[in-house]
Amino acid sequence: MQERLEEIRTQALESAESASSEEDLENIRVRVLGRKGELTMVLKAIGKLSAEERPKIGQLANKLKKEIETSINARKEALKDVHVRTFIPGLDPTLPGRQRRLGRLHPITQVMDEICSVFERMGFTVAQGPEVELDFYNFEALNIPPDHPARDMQDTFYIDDKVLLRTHTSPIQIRAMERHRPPMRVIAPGKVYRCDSDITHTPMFHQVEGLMVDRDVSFAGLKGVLTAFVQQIFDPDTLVRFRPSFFPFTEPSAEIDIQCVICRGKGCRICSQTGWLEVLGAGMVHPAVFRHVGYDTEEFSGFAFGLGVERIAMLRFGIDDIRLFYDNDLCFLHQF
Ligand code: 2NM
Repeated sequence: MQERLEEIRTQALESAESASSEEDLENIRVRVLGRKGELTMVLKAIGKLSAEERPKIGQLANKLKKEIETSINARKEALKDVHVRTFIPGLDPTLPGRQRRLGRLHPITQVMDEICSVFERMGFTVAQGPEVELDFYNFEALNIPPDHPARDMQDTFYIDDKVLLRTHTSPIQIRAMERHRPPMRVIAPGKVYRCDSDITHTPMFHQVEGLMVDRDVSFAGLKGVLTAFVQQIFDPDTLVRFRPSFFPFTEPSAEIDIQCVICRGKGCRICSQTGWLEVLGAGMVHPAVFRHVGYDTEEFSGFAFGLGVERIAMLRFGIDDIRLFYDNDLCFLHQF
């Protein structure tokens, strides 16, 4: 009988200690202490024992019953502790985690990269230069005389009377011509600054300008390059129109329109009912510009062009307010 009690003890305590739920513990309690449980059966059989054995076994069995009950209750408390640690009030571990959103290139950077690749495929090389420029490179070398309206204090951010924030990327091309002899094909992408701010103007915006200089570079070549460019950036069948214009640094000069990308030429709010959108300025480089960089105007000719990246991006994405690009609103920026 004593051996049987020892057997029940070992088994019951071991299984109680390793139980992983309240349900497990209840099953152990029923198996050992229930109405037909292992220990209960021993207690019931005590009456059949001899008078001297009865009190000894009875004592042992009652002590064991208490021991097993204590062990089951202790394990029950321990499991409750685990519960409290997993389920912190106010924390729902079944909720989905916070998504980490991927960063991406700014839409203006995307469009500028795309514009540059189109010209790179036509043999142009990217050039760079300082955003803080000398008056000489920004105006003087470009044949913009001291009294020209483009020099007005209202348009240019001056640092002192000789230093300013570049108002276009043309000074990059003047610097490139100072350093290299023709033939040359360069594009100059970058930030430019003008004292101007409304729904179509920001004080900082982006330009891509291009320059090609060689023997026999013609206006027909300019038309070919810009038509190929427009038809790669917009639809391949987009119509292109060259209108006479004026820039101090080119002669002749032209402004280039494309058929409206919104109404396809029918006339709408975006194209002010004209059916056309201005997207580029261009022309044959003025001899005065070549003289400033020491190029022989008898031997060489060149064409140059320039465009505003924000304007191209607005037409490509159908955006009507340029300031959206610079509000840093992630809901807006994540669309591109
Ligand atoms: C334009 C329009 C026409 C231009 C000229 C030059 C340089 F440096 F070669 F003289 N660079 N870019 C140019 C010509 C820019 O932008 C509307």
